Amino acid sequence: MKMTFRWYGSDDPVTLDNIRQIPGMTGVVTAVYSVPAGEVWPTEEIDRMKKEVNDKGLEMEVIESVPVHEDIKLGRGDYKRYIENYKENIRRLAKAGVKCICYNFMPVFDWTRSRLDQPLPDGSNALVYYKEDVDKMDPTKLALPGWDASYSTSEMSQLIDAYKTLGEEGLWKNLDHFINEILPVAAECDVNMAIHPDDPPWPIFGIPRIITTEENIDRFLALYDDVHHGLTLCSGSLGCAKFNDYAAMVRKYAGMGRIHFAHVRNVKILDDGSFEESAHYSPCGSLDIVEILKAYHDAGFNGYLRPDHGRMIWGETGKPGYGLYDRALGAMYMTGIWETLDKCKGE
Ligand code: DNO
Repeated sequence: MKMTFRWYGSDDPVTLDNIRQIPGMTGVVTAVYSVPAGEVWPTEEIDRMKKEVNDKGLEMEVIESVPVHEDIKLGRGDYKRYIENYKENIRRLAKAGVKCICYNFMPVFDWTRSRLDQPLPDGSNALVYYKEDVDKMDPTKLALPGWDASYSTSEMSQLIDAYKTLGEEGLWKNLDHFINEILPVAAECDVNMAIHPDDPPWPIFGIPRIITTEENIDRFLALYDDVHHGLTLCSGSLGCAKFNDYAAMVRKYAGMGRIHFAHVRNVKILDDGSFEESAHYSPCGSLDIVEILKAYHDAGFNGYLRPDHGRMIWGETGKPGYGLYDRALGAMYMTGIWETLDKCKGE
């Protein structure tokens, strides 16, 4: 296992110096943020970023994410050109030493929450998903970090309608096409493609979501028979639904060698199926982080792992979910668990 940390580039208030001082950290997970979805990333920018990271003694082997343009997901408009651009990005990143690319196939919205700074009893704050509040939200007027903010209200409502018409099977068909186009390139470049599950793993605002359950992940993996076709398994995304036995999923897919990137965070599931993001430490949430890491360890997992969203603690302000302190605590907690598992196994 290689412990990594998400870094949003030179503008991130969390610096590479901060990250390198977290014990056990091997590298950062980052992306070129200045290029719109669908376009090719300039080689100079990839190389500049790699040098900046490497100069601090860290690796840049994981990209999160190379975004998939909505036209690809909808199979319309300029999708053929965007797929060619996607392949070119894989080639360019491979040349820069990137080994794993995370992406998602969530229509329009990436991860969705009802509030980004819900105060918790201990004085920290965290991202939460309260079902009642989400049901009242108008998706055409929403903006969350990580979402493409370039749509006007009317463009957004047209986009949502297009997905409603496409439906789940239409989305599967377009995913199948995308995978069969890009995977031969990824395999040739020896880059692992790692899809991120839908967060949360159920349809929102009447739009289909498909990377949600074990059954659907099996269907996804069957789209292309090559080890480079794999997963970013995310405990907070799949694990916030009681219908997913998350540790069992880790055991199964890590055992198959198909998890290339592990996102680990904890969530507290509430009675009505809503959830609050919590500290990583198992007793703080509903997931057993030791059991999850043991599942990875037992499978001989040698991919990348990163602490996922943290709370905002100690008065820190910054990008919701991506402050320094709570994620660093999470990283240290998991590095400690991993060391213990190694030693118990006599490694
Ligand atoms: C949330 C992240 C996601 C993830 C994308 C991957 O914090 O895990 O935004 O980066 O879904 O494409």
